[in-house]
Amino acid sequence: PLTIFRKDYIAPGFWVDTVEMGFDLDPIATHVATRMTMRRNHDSSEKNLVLFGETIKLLQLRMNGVNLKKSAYSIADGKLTILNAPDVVTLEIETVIAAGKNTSMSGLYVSNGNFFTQCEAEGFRKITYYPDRPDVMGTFTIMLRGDKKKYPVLLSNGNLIAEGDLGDGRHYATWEDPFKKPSYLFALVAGKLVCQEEKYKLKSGRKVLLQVWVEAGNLDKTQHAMDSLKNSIRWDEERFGLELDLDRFMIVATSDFNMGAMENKGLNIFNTKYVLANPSIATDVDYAGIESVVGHEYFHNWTGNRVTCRDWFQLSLKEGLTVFRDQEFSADLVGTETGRAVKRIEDVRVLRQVQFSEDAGPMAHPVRPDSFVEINNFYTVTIYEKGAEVVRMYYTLLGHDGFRKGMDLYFKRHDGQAVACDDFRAAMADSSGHDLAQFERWYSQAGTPRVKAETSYDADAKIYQITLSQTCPDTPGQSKKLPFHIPVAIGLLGADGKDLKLQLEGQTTTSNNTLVLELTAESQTFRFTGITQKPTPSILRNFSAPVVLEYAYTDEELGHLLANDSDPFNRWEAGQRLATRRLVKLTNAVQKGEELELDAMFIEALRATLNDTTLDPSFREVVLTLPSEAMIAEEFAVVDPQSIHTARQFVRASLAQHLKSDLLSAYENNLTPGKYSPDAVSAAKRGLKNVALAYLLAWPDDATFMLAKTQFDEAQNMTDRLAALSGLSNFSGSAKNTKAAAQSLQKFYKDFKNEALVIDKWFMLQASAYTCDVAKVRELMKHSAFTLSNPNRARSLIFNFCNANPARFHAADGSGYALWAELVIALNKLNPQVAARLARSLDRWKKYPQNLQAHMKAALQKVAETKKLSKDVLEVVSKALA
Ligand code: DPP
Ligand code: ZN
Repeated sequence: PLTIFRKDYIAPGFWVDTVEMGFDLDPIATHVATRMTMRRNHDSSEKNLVLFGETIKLLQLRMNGVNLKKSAYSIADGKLTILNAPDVVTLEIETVIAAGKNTSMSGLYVSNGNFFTQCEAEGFRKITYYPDRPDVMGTFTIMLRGDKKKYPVLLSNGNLIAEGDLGDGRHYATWEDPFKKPSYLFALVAGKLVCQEEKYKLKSGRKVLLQVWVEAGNLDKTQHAMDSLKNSIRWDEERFGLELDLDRFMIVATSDFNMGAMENKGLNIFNTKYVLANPSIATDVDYAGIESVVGHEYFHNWTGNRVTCRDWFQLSLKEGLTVFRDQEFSADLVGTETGRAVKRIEDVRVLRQVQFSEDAGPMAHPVRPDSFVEINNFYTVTIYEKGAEVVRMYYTLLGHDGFRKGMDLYFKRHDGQAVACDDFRAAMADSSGHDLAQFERWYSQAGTPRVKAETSYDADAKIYQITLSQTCPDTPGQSKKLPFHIPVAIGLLGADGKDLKLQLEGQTTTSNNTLVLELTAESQTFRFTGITQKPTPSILRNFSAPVVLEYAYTDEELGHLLANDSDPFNRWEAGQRLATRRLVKLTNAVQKGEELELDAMFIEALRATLNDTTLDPSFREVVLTLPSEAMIAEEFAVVDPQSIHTARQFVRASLAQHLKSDLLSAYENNLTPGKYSPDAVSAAKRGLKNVALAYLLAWPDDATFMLAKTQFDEAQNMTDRLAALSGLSNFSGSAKNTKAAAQSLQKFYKDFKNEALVIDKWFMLQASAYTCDVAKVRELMKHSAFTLSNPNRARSLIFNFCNANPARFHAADGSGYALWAELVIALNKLNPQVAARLARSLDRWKKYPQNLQAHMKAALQKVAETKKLSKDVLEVVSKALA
């Protein structure tokens, strides 16, 4: 398949000014009539008029009122090219779409009898022939026509300007979006839907209409999404001075959706997972997820829609920035310093576990990629999460106000334009005077940099010296990386645990706690003066850069940091380092058949944290949570998933055994009786209580079993119910208890069989339990509630098994990989985007022992040799095999 290169960008040969479209909605054949006015871009080297189109039937093509003969244009490889077009053109195009047969969930498709669209990145070309690229922006007027009974609700972008009856049982609605937009932001929704709506007053006094549309029966699950939307609107006004520019803002939920949600102008379309919530179906984690995704899509209205991307290589321009914004939004809503830190910890966990792994594998790519085969494969953790880290580094380097000035300048310069990552960097540099030339390498070089720190203390001179050196591993197509511009936030702790005053030699800036060092060379030495005692360094505070920090901490130093660091992130980090050290050692011991032992120092450090009631429960929860098996795997050159699992389970059981009474107290002291509320304080209590419960079940007896069973039976909310069920389904106790656990699982299914999102949890919980092997997955696939054609359902069982149950997925006989290959091939036919995501589960195959590698390679080859493989899947497996 064709590789597309960033360096080959050429401006479009024609601009679009206005687009009018009429849709006659019918699942078998939706007719689309498009009229657009275009004019030549004299600055482009492209002389032809080029339109893209896929999977649609072309009925008619008229240029400036004249039917175009077949000889006047050519169609090849998804491109329609008109030669010798005049400078000013009105094109009229009629196309037909078989939306009901579209299982790809890209373009126009049908879900539960309703019509939806998904046009990012290149779905609009499945609707009509169009210059479907983000730098072509036009104003859209859309008329929807359809059966009144089947499609009582007709929605599109912008404002409703007309609606009425067509007399024949059909009706119409006309929508006008006053803002120019690229085609990927187009959307339509038609069908049987109901909405919760509200008039909301902006800070300026202007009133807007907010709506959350769902299927009938779900109206009791929309309040949290509505609240999250109002919080998002207010937050963007207050933090960035950005106001909602439309009179109406709609969110629509569908259960069939490839992504989390989509920021179509004024008409966001969401996966139900990120809209629907009430206490009986949604957990605290779900509530938080909804808040952040509603925020994310809303914030795109400025960072993505008003200022959009010149081409898809610049995707992180909008995604990295918008993830940064949604992270800050969630952190600001929690409000407390610890709450912020816990949010930061959760985000960094994802980055390390998923993005660092991507950066070390065959799909590694820069935040601004140089090439792709299928752009849908580049909606990655690198573009999103590492992209957000890159934006956060500007924030760290320029400060709160400096960053805001940069944002203001960015909008002042580029509102209404399609721009590049370099334009954002230039706005940050020009508004602050900070030299950000070298910072460009964060966009161009892939791979996770390693920063090594070495320190020495001169008591006589009272000088503490730290030398920072950086390297970055080779990645596909890139070797010999140049040094990055890395902000390293540092503090120094005295013996009393307090921060020392910081004064860099030869510099005037001082700090009472943290200084941001700028590492730009391969190696640099920084000297702190006036240091009267040998300190403990707290390096990379708040995770100031997306790097791996290597420093030879002693256990005592880590214990000191865990107990005292004023930076809560590094306090947590110290605990994770202590845990990782032990988990690695124990994994090796498992492999050698040695006896396993957990040391008292670690147990006591965790006991102290668990019992420190001055600490926020959410913070105690994250400290108590051990690094995941996937994180531990990153520590090894050759990964042995079963030994890692055994070692981690041993640590959990040992902690449970030694901390039993402390865990029980934590459980008892963090009950949240009364009416459920998803607020941060209550959620934190539930979080700590449920982590305590999970530990207690790792060293089980009948009493802890009863505790979990009672919590399951009497739970007043999904958070507590699911936590108890998860504990029970991982429980290894007496036969009697195991049976009762299985019954709980059955009861859960029966009670929630009409709630699709809860049934997803039911599958997910089983798929990720250690008790679930390949045979069990195959059995669950035969369950009447299972289907591959719903992405959420496929993810809940299949993706969770392949990605979140490593000890079982990597079964020695290769049966996990054989299942994986079967499913990638099956999904490829239905939905290439979802298939390609699943295909990524074998990215790191070269990190496993030889016997597993052989099985994985065979599975990858089996997929690669499949006929009619989508370019989505082909790109992923060929890169893995390369
Ligand atoms: N819908 C996806 C997101 O919001 C792609 N833009 O990130
Ligand atoms: Zn986004």
